[in-house]
Amino acid sequence: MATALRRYPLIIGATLAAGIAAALLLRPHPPWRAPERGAASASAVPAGGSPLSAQVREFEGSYPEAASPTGVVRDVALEAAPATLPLLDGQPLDVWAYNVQVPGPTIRVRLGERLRVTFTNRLARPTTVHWHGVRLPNAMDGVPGVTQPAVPPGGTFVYEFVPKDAGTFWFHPHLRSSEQVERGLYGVLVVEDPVPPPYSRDIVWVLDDWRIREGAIDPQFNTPHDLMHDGRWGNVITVNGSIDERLTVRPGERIRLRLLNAANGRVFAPDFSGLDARVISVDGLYTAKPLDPAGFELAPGNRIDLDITIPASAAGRQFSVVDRFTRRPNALASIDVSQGAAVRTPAFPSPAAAHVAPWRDTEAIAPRLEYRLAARRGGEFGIEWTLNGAAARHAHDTEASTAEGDGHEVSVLPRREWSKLRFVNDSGRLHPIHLHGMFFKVLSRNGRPADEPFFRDTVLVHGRETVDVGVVPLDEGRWMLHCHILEHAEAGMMSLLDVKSM
Ligand SMILES: [Cu+2]
Repeated sequence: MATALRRYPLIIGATLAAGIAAALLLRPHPPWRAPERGAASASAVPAGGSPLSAQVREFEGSYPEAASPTGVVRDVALEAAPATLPLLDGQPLDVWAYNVQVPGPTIRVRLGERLRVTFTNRLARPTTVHWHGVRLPNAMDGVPGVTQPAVPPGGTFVYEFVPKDAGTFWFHPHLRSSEQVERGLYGVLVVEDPVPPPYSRDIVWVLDDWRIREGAIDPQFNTPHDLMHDGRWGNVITVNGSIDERLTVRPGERIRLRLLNAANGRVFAPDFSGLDARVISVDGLYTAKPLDPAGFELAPGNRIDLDITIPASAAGRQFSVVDRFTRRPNALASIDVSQGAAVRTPAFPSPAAAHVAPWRDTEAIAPRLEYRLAARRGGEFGIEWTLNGAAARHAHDTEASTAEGDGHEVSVLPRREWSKLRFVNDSGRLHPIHLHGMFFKVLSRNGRPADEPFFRDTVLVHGRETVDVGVVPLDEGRWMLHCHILEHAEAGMMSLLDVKSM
């Protein structure tokens, strides 16, 4: 396996080039710049929106309080354990895996069905399972020390809930995730519509990158370099665990392609040029209209679903999908069209017709909460990532301490009211900010109104950027707000939101 690195010269070259480019661009702004004194604190900012505000009225019909239960229960056994699997180029790789697969199993339920996952931890470390993007009872959210104790080695935990939204979601550990996710613990949860649109087929592509050294996952996690930059960027990029993922389709097929970015830090900008591809869903929920995927930044945690029609005339053609986030493109996967007669293309209107609250002209409304994103020296890793000057204590992966909830700042969001949240990035690094338990909409970037006809659960905040989002949380509970660059989260960039009826 010592030759593993030599198999990926192009990818490594691209990664190094991107890293150098990023370093050059960002050198004037060291990330450990001292936190701003006198930064607006949550309580000092006047609340925006009243219970009957225009924003709440506009929200009605966007996403529901709950799904109507169908009475069906789906039982799934999920086990996390070390495994050796043919991955990347097909050579054996030591990983941690759900049900001996990387990616883990794709769990499919219909909207309204109850999912009951009996989880067993066969790792030597404590862990939990977080259901990213899923609106569920707070106790099922999988955050150690906040919603549950960690599951110890040999332990079990039953996650049981009725997902409230149809769409593409995923699950992964929420404890020492910078190592546990990186080693291969992630899987996709697909919640199908009550009547799924009649696509020819429904495909999942999980994008990830790996830092491979001498044929193994580099065991150095949370390195100072990764912490000072945009987390751990690997030297091998995979789709569904393979460096050479190929989807073979027939001419005329209309496919639904669900993309997830499961990487610790890498952002992808998938380029489908040459194909008739439209984004129909972001982070689970349908968009208000089909969108051009060009330039969409798929940050860690983000999902997009694409509606792709393979031309009837494309028999024998090959379409490569390329990541263009960094200066040097990375090959992701290819869509190979078989020879032979075309199938009849399923004809149905795009499902991307959701009601998405417009929330225009909200620039003058003060944010209810403002978060300043910064770094400083100190802490366990030598660098701490902070929200309003506070670094959450990271979860230890020893059995003795699983108190991730300790040391978190807690802010309050009134349930069923509209709130503006502002993220001010005082650093030069990327921060994909993820909120548990709710969807939000980007209102503006650097004060300029954004035109995003969709909700998200994760938004990429670029260096020195200010992003305003609007949200009407429906689900009570204590929900995490954190950076989804897992090294940044591990080094403190985590906080909590209490959603309460006021
Ligand atoms: Cu971050």
